[in-house]
Amino acid sequence: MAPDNKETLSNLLQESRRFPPPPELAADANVKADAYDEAAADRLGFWERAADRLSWAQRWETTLDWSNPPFAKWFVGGKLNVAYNCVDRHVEAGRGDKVAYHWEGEPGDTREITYADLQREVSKAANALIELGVEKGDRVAIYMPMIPELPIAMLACARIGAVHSVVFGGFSADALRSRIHDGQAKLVITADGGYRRGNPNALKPTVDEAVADSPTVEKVLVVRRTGQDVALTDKDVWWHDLVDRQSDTHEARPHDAEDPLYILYTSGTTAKPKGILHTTGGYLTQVAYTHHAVFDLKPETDVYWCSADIGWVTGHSYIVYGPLANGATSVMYEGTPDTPHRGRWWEIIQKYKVSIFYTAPTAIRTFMKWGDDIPAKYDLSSLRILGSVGEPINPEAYVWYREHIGGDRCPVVDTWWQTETGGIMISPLPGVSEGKPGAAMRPLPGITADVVDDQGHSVPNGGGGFLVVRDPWPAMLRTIWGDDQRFIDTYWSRFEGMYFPGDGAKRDEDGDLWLLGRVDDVMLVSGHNISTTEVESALVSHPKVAEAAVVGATDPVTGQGIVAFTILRGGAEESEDIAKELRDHVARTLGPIAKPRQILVVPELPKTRSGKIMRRLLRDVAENRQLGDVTTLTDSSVMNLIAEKLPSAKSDD
Ligand code: 6R9
Repeated sequence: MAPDNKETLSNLLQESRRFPPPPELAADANVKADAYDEAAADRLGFWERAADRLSWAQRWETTLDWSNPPFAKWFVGGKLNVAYNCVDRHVEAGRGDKVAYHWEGEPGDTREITYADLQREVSKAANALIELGVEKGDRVAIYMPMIPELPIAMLACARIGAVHSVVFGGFSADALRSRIHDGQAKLVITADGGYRRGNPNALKPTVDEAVADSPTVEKVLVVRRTGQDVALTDKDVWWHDLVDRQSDTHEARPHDAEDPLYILYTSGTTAKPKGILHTTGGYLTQVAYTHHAVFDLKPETDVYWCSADIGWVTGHSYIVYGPLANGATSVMYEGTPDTPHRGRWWEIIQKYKVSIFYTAPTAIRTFMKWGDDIPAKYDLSSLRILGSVGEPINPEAYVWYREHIGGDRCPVVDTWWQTETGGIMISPLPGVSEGKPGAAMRPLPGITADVVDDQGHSVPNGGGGFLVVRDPWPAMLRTIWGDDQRFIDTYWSRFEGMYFPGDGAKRDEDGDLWLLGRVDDVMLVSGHNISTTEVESALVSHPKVAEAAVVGATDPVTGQGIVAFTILRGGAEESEDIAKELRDHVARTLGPIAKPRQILVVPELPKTRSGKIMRRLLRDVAENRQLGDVTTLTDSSVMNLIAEKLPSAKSDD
């Protein structure tokens, strides 16, 4: 948002569809409406009770130390072991035979890992790390495909107090190298490769390139997954040589609640990536509690699947730490949704009788584009709750998800959070909240989020502005690794005493929250701040549109003009007058102020590897600039396809 502009975000989109929680779910929900009052009356007491869901070797003395803001300490003096909480305690409680992961490889190979298996494998891996000289506090970079050794490696680090830094397996050697350097990793854990889109996808050569000039790296531990040729260097050790011969018992010593657990670099679209630091007790408390509350997990009967990659925070918190702390049975899938066919995910849900499914709007919109007939071929009746994360979910995508995947019976929980927040912050509770398509609804119990104007004052119901968090929360980032000043500047300087995540939001007439995307993306059209999200949602509500990305491009008359890039739904034809049809549709839905200046029909949109639309690149195209950094794009050829379209797209006003 332009700094001199005092206006708040315009509130354009009206959405009146409502979905009350199913009565049986509401009656039996893990968390009911009273949790909000309980937390409001005694916030710290509420988080203490959430922490009591874990096993502590030593109880904390102080719940929150906020004497040196913005550096929070939670559960000060408490000691616990994260791996013990995620694995051993379930085995000790007699649940060793329960499946922790139904793992499905892309080629169709499968592994079933029980909690007892996990305990043995994590212990062996922990012993192996110790043999390699890894000590408490050392950093371990992990660059792996979605195979069971990935969570095993993370838990082995957590067990001995080493700090893992998982780097998404699709990143380049440069990206891996800079993360290794920033964290000064001593060990890298990787694999020969993984399967993607039907083929083995080598990882080891990328690691070799990154490690070649990484003097801190002493050893590279390599899992054999694909059997691809690997040129071994003198730092390399095969996982099967080292880990397999270790003892399968290892005593998990307790660590301090504030000992570092992991570093994860944000998917940030600009500048140097930020190493977000998470610690032990508060993090595990919040991810376990939110997984229990938001997904209503019943560990005895539910089968839970989060389709994210563990290389993103969603995978850390909701494939590994949250579900395991709660003793869940999860599905973990290695590959892409369209291999070997576009029904693969639904086939997996049918096969394992998945009851809770958590995915991203980008995936939902892709399935809309592929057509309703694909999920219709599978039995999805086991599902009872659907989740969304990563971007604002457009109301139309929400309704499609609810109807075509959820059989019109499953509540959809739209969960807002960030790498920095560690766990879910704003979300409906499936047994409490009335679902509103597109709204993340309320801060969870124990979280104090607000929407403020430029001056930091709360906006009234019906207003829009900046999302902030008022009080520290247990899973909050503790700092940016090695850069406390950047931590302060980035998150705590915009508004006095408040955390600013960088997102815009509005509060509707009922007081419920709607996330409106990054404030950097907000457009200023004829003096009005308009969110890209609302215009995109209006476009997606047209029956011919599957996906849309909207940017503001400099305009001599209006300041910025709205330029929209759209992907059509399966079956919809690109016609001469589609641009006019869509522009009129937006004007009717949101008002004439939001009418796009230009509309382009494109085959694909530029996305980060975690599926977020990169509007910055589209702005470059719309303003005929040289493209900025494209290294975090999934597929850089997409930008050429889009640029070719531009000259033909004229405004018809
Ligand atoms: C978990 C994750 C964080 C940014 C965040 C916001 C966007 C995530 C959202 C959402 C609207 C939601 N975001 N969830 N926007 N509604 N339910 O995605 O972490 O990769 O760090 O991204 O993603 O803009 O600030 P991360």
